Amino acid sequence: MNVLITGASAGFGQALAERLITGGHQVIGCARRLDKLNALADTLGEAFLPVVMDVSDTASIPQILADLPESFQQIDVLVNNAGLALGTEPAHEANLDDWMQMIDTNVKGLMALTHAILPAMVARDSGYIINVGSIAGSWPYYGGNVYGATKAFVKQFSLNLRADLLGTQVRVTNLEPGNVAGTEFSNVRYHGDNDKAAQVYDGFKSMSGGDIGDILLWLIESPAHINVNRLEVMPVAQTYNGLTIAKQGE
Ligand code: NDP
Ligand code: 8X3
Repeated sequence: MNVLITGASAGFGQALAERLITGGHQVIGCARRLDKLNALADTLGEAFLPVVMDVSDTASIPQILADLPESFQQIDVLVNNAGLALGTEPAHEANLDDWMQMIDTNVKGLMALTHAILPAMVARDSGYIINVGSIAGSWPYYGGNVYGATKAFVKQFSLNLRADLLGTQVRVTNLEPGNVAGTEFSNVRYHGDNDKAAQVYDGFKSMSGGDIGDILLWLIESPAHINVNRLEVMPVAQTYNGLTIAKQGE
């Protein structure tokens, strides 16, 4: 299978690319950092095609796809994984540019890739779109404001795609992970403050990017007649916290 992964230069995307290549698939690995993609290509070989793509530059996407080599033209699986959280401040202290970048990447980028690739899947009556959402798309938390809202979009967009794809064999899944250590997610969220990022994962056993790579591979290799609509996964140590009350005087 040919699998296009956005955000293949790190984290979940890289972990999935490694597993897919081992499993005999071809990967179109997209991200902004070519040095990271080239380093992966050196290890993974010719079945991994590095492609520079900034998903937030939505106008550039059709031409990048048109320029793919012949053997990578048919995209059997699209993994919309590129995304980021920026900041953990409450809304009244947040940076507007951070909010805009999250929407441009997590929402508009994901939409643009889907818009460019889905028609060919429908025409072939075969294909699979996996969107990487988050628990933040379902469960509000302090400082989650726009990040959580982008992932709520991803969830509802995924479900609405399922509705539109009635009668076709094209599958759609929204994967909704909770806390995952060892990727660049928190380093990006804390704008490069790596000590603060490390504290997020202190003192408990989180999931790893490899765990998520395993789950994504399982989804991709699952039988074509089964559609996993939503899949929420968390470390055992993480759970629901209940609603919060600010008592007078506290
Ligand atoms: P990482 O920061 O490790 O990886 C993010 C990837 O996205 C990188 O490859 C980065 O590549 C790419 N990316 C970011 N912006 C763009 C862009 N504009 N265009 C193209 N690629 C881009 O994060 P994770 O692997 O942890 O996260 C992957 C996805 O999973 C994200 O959507 C995130 O929101 C979601 N998620 C993460 C969780 C976690 O706890 N880690 C939990 C739940 C969901 P480059 O910088 O080279 O462009
Ligand atoms: C990432 C998970 O809990 O940091 O999407 O929002 S969380």
